[in-house]
Amino acid sequence: MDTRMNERDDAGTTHRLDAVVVGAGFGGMYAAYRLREMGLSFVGIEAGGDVGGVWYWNRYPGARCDLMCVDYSYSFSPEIEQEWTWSEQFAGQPEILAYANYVADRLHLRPHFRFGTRVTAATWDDHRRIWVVETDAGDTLEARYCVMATGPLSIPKDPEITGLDRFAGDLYRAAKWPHHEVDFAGKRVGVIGTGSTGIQIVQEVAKEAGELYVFQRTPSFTMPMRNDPLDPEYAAEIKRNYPGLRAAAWASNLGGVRPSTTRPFFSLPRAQREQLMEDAWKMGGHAFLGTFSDLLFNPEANEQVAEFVRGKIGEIVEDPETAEALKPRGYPIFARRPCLDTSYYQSFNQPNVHLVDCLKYPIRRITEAGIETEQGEVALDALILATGYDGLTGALTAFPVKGRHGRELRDKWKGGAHSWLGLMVEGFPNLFMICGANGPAALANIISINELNVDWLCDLLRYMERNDLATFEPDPDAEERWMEEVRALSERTLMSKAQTWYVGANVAGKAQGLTLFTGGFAKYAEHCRVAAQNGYPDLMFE
Ligand code: N01
Repeated sequence: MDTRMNERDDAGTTHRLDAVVVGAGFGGMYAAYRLREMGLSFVGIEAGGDVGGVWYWNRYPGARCDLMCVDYSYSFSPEIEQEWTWSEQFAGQPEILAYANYVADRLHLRPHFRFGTRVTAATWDDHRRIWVVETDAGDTLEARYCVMATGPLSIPKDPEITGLDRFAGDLYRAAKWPHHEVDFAGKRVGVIGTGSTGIQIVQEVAKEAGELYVFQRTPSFTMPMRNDPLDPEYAAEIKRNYPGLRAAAWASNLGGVRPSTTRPFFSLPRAQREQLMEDAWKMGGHAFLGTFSDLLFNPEANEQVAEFVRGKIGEIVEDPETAEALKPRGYPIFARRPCLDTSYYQSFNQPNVHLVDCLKYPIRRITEAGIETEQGEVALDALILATGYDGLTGALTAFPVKGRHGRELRDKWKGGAHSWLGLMVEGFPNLFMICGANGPAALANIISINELNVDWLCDLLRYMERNDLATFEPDPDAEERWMEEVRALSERTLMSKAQTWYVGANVAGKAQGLTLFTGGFAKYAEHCRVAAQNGYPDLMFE
C-alpha cells in the first residue's frame, strides 16, 4: 500500500495527503504528533487562531478546569511531564492554554496546522477512496483519512430568546470571549446560564461588577473546588510519581487519580453516612463520587446526597428566598455535570449580586436596554451568555459530512448519533472521531480519551499498512451492538434523568437520548483494546 500521497499537486490548491486532522485542541495536537511520528503526510485545519481548542476560545473570567492538572495533562511524554510545572491543583484557562502552547512549541506542531480556517465540507469519494475536505479559505484537501478532533463542546449555542440582536449594551459569549481585558467595574452586568460556565463567571464577575444579575433557569449543584497552589515539594513529588499516577488514572473510571470505593450508600449507618458526606464536602472536588459507589445508580442514595448539598446551600446563602431558589430540585445530583466552585453560593451574600429566578419569572425578551422577565425589566450595560453548546454532535453536523453514496452524517444522526466505540461510523469509511459521541467524552478525562483514541487509530493504520488495506468502516451489526451496550449501560444510571446537553435536551429538534458511554474510562479502554484484537473483527476492510 502506498500511504504516501503528494502533499501538494503542482501549482493547484488540491493537496493529496494521507490524512486531514480537523481541530488543534488537545486531541488534534496529539494526532498531529503521532501521525508525524508514523511518517504520514497530513494537514491540520483549525478555526481558532492558534492551538488549544476550548481553552483557546473560553477566555472568560474564572475559566478553570474541574479536573486536577495532574490528570488533565498529556501522559505520553515523560520529558514534558518533567519540564512543565503546574502552579495550582486545578489550573485556570491561561495556564492550560500556556501548557498547550508549550507542547505545540516543544513538539513543533504549529507548522502542521492552518489556523483561522474552518472546514466547510468533507465528502468521501467512493471511486477514488479519499476524503475531499473543503475549507472557508477556498482550499480543497484530498486525503485517505479524515480525523475529526473537533471536540464535544465546540459549537456554542445562543439562547432561544427573542430580541438578542436588539441589545444595545456589550454582549459577550463565554465561548467566544474577546482576547482583550474586559472591564466590568461599576457596570450592570447580566449572566444567562448557570451551568459549569455560568457558575465560574458569576463568582468572578461578582467581585467586580457594580450590579450582577444572574438569570437562572435550572439551578446546578455545585461543590467546593478547594483549589490550592501546588507547593514546590508536592509538585516535585508528582513529577517523581508520574508513571504510577498515570497507571492509576488509566485503570480508573474517570481517567484520573481519584479516590474510589465499592461502598454503597445505605451499607452504612446514618451517622456514619452523614460524617462521610461532611468529609466529602470538606475535601471538595468530586469527593462524593469516591465516597459512595451507587450515587449514579440508586435514586434514594442520590437524593440523600442532593438533600445534604441543599442543606449546605441553605447554610451558606443568607437570604432564605435566594437560598431556596438556588437549591436544585427535580433531577438527580450528578445527572447534570457537577460543578466545582470557589465562591459561587457566597457571591449571593454580596449586596451587588441578584438572583433572577427564571423558573418563577421566565425571560420574555431581550430589549435594547436589558432583559425583560415576567417580573419586569432589568437594565444592563453588559450581557454575558453562558448558554452552553450543541454538544457531542454539533461540530460534525455543522457542515456537510458525506459518506458512501453521498449520505450525510446529519441525516444518519437525525434519530440520534450512532457510532462504533465513539470512534467511527458505518457508511463513512476512513473517518475517525477523537472523543466522539457514544464514547465516554465528558464523563472522563478528555486528555486521556484523546491519547487512547489516537494511539488506537495509529495501531489500526499500522495494521492496514501491514495488510495492504485501503479502507476501514465499522460493520453495521457491530455498530448496533455498541449502541445497545451504550443504551443498556445508560439505563442503569441516573445520567439521563436530567434535561442537559448530555441528552440533547438543550437543542430544539435534536434527537433525545444519552449518547455517552457510562461504563467508565477503564472499561471503555478495555473495549477498545479487545476491538483491536484478532484483526479488528468488527471492522470491514477493503
Ligand atoms: O453549558 P450548560 P455550560 N434561558 O449546557 C441556560 C463543560 N465545562 O457551558 O439548564 C435561560 O451546562 C441553561 O439553563 P437550563 C462541562 O462539561 C467544564 O455551562 O436549560 N437559561 C443552563 O443553565 C459542562 O457540562 C468546565 O434550564 C438558558 C446554561 O444555560 C459543559 O462544558 C467549565 C437558556 C447552559 O449550561 C457545558 O457547560 C465550563 C434560556 N433561553 C464548561 N438557554 C470546567 O471544567 C440556556 N440556558 C469547570
